[in-house]
Amino acid sequence: MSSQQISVTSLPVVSRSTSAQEIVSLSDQAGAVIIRNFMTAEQVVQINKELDEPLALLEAGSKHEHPLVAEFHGYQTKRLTNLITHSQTFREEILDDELFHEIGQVLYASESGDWWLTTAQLIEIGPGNKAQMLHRDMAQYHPFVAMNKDAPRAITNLMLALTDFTEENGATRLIPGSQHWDDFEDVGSPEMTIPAELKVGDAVLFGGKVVHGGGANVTTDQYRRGLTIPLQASILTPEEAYPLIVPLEVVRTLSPRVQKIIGFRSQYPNASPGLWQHNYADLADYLKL
Ligand SMILES: O=C(O)CCC(=O)C(=O)O
Ligand SMILES: [Fe+2]
Repeated sequence: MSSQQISVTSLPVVSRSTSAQEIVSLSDQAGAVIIRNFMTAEQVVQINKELDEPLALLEAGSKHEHPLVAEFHGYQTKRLTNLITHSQTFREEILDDELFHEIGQVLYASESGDWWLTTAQLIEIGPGNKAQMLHRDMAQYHPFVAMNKDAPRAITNLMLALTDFTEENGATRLIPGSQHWDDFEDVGSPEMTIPAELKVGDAVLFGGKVVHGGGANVTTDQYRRGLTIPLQASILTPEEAYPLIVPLEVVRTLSPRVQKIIGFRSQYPNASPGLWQHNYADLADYLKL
């Protein structure tokens, strides 16, 4: 059997009442799992309302100096970062969601020990945007690529749909089974991908070893809006430097576990006396949280 043979042609689908253990194990086996109604209809309305204005102020396309990164970001795509500051509903409800934290625990407790947030970002793929280049999210922790399927679990993406995700409007496309390939320099080809079609409010969880990319938006008038909130082992550097970005007065209003995943409390990876500390004590003491 070729290492590239596709083992799954549709993604498993679960509900919020499925255990985190089961959700993670389905995601590991298939590459990704769809969680129906991860957000309530009210949360979707509120988050969209809170993000409409900052999103309107953003131009589509990326200002990144490196052309390949700009292409990766998408010429007709808007990426709004720092959602923690922008949206109260997001920071108080989504980031404090019980299932989200249980999934983080199941993903990281045994191997790395602790986890935090990579980024919290809105990705709106506009009409005419071509398909994003296929990639594995773990590739940004480059030494892991050579370890292929045996690399430690570095990053796991949770994408939440703020509009329906359809094949036409740019639903994320994935290659189920690519997490098990022998050679991670190989990112397969678009024909091997399947779309993660979501209804508004649904989520898709996929591991950092799974080849994927945002789909092409072939509509003339639809904007595919999603949130990406990847969870990563806290032995690795996140994309967004929250402690330098999110105002402390906002952080004081959040629950301890949310403060921790955005870097305002110390991290305790397995076998470590503690990382991200002040004076060998928890950062929360220093910040008086
Ligand atoms: O927008 C999407 O569907 C996927 C985006 C993505 O994979 C990424 O930016 O790493
Ligand atoms: Fe990605």
